[in-house]
Amino acid sequence: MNSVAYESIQYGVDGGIARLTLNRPDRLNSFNDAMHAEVRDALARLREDDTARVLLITGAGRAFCAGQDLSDRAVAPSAIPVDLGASIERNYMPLVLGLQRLEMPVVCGVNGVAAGAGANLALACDIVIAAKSASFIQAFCKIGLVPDSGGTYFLPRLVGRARAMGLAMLGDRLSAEDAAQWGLIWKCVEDEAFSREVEDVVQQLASAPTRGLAAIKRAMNVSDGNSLEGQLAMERDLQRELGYSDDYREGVAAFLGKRAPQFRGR
Ligand code: LHQ
Repeated sequence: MNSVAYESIQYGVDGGIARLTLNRPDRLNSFNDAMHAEVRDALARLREDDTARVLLITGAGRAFCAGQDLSDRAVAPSAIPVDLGASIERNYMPLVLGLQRLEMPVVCGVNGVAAGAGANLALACDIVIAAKSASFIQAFCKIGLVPDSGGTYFLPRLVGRARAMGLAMLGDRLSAEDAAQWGLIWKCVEDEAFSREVEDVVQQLASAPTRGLAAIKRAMNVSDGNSLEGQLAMERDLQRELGYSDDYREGVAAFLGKRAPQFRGR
C-alpha cells in the first residue's frame, strides 16, 4: 500500500486501485481551501503513478460531499467583497478538468448526500454508483449562485434541459433511485450492497485494459462538440493506436484461446 498522510482526505494506491476519500465528516466533507490543496496534490501524485489503473472517490461518514464549505474564509461574504470566481478558478476548475483528463477510469461511490459542488464533482466522474439512501441536491440556487463544477454542462447532457432546469432552479433533493432512473448516474444500489458493488466495479476496472478505457473516456468527452465525421476520425485514430497495444494482443489471444485475459494496462 502506497499511501500519503493528509488531514482532510485519505489517499492511497494498492493493487492498481487509487482510493481518495473526502474526510471531513463533521462538515459533511465540504471543501475548504486546504482540502482542495490536498486533493490537487493527490491527483498530481496519481498522474505520476504508473501502478494505478482506476481512481475511486468516496466520502467518509454519512455524506459524500456538501460542496463548498460555506464557512471557509475564502468564500464567506464579509465587509470586503469576495471574488468567488477566484476560488472557482483556483479550486473547482482544476478539479473537474483534472478528473476528466485523467488517463484512467474514475469511479465515484456516492455514500450519502451530494450537494452543490459535491453533486457536480460526482457527475464529473466516469462511473457513479450511489447508495440508495444517498441523494443529489443542486443547492446553489438557494444561496443565489449558479451550478458550478460543470453542473450547467453535465446536467442538461445527462438528463435533458427540462429536468436540468428543475434541478438547478428548484434545488430539490433528488433521490439516488430517481438519479439512476433519470440517467444522471450509472447505478443506485441498496445500502447494504453498496460497498461490495463499488469494490467489484473498481476491481474489474483495475484489471481491465487501462489504455483502452482511457481512450473511451477521451472519445466520449469530446463527442458533444464533434460532428459525426470528426468523431469517426477520432475513433479511427484511437483504434489505430490501441491496435499496437499489448492489451489488444492479449485480449484477442485470450478470446481465441478460450481463456481469461491478463491485461497489464499497456
Ligand atoms: C456545512 C455545509 C457546507 C459548511 C453542511 N458548509 N458547513 C463554490 C465556490 C465559492 C463559493 C460558493 O460555492 C461554491 C460551490 C458550492 O458548492 S455552493 C453550495 C454549497 N453547499 C450547500 O449549499 C449545501 C449546504 N448544506 C446543506 O444544505 C445541508 O447540510 C445538506 C442538505 C447537505 C445536509 O443536510 P443535513 O443532513 O440536515 O445536515 P446538516 O445541515 O445538519 O449539516 C451537518 C453539519 O454540517 C452542520 O453543522 P453543525 O455544526 O450544525 O453540525 C452543517 O452546518 C454542516 N455543513 N454543509 N456546505
